[in-house]
Amino acid sequence: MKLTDIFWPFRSDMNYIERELDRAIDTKEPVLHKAASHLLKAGGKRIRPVFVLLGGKFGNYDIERLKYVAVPLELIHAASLVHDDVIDDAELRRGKITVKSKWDNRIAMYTGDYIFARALTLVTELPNPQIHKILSNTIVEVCLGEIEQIRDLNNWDQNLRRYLRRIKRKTALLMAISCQLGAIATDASKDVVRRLYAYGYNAGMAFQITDDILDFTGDEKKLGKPAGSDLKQGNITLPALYAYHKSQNAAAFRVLAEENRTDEMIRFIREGECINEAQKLADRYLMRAAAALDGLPDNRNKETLLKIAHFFGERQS
Ligand code: 2DE
Ligand code: MG
Ligand code: MG
Ligand code: MG
Repeated sequence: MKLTDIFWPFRSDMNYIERELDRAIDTKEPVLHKAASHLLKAGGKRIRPVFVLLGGKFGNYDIERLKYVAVPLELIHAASLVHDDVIDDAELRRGKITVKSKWDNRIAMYTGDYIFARALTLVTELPNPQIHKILSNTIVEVCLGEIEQIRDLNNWDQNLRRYLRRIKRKTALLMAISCQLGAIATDASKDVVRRLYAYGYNAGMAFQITDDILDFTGDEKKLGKPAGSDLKQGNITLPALYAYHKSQNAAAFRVLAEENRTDEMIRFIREGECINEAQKLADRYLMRAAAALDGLPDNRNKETLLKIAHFFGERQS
């Protein structure tokens, strides 16, 4: 199943969101306009806006309100990636040259700031301080996660809990609040809001674990960036943690880690049981995502949320 098939019932509202994204970053300043649309035009799955719309389906669905959450969430995600590519010194994103490579770091930093500010312009159109607070608290968490990731670079002593907290901050929270804010913006009940948050959180955790697996197993063509880049950057993700602490040949792996033999570590992880074990944890989160939906009315939208969770576990890029 492809994501576009899953999104099919939303195509007309998603086309609208797409146009609003364009409009949001429109500016007469030529470099800023080109740089800001560069990443947005490179594709991307638009998962966060879809989560917002789906969340809104469990309240009083109103695209005119939901767009003030859906567009900002995609913009914040995009802004964070433009900055992330500066920090990670990345050449490729979504199969395309990054803003920082096409222009330079200065342009990329301002472009990220600009996209971020545009997101704030839109979300503050909604006179709902609860929404503003949830959004800003989440961005604080994302920043904390990134700082912590720097602290944990090349730290093989970290435990699973630390890894999970990092991916929660990096990925799961933004997905959780996408679902949650869609529901809040359309005045859904507290119970619905809570369930949708739990769904988004668990699906997001599975999404990032899969991402970390794909970084080892995927090929450059599909990923749009070189494989094994996490480990090369010193970012120790779940498959690597497993190899070091739990795998049958952990002792051999530790030698590779001590001597910094990255290519061999990547081969070890790809060929051993590490990927399967990581996959098992992703599956556990997917089951929790599905369970969170249990108390919601059975309808097409719930079906769609389940399909998306399923897609998260199966995706190849
Ligand atoms: C992607 O992680 C990281 C995303 C969050 C970056 C957050 C920043 C602070 P990866 P990939 C920079 C917040 C900034 C804002 C809101 C403007 O593991 O593999 O590097 O996709 O992911 O590069
Ligand atoms: Mg990064
Ligand atoms: Mg990165
Ligand atoms: Mg990654």
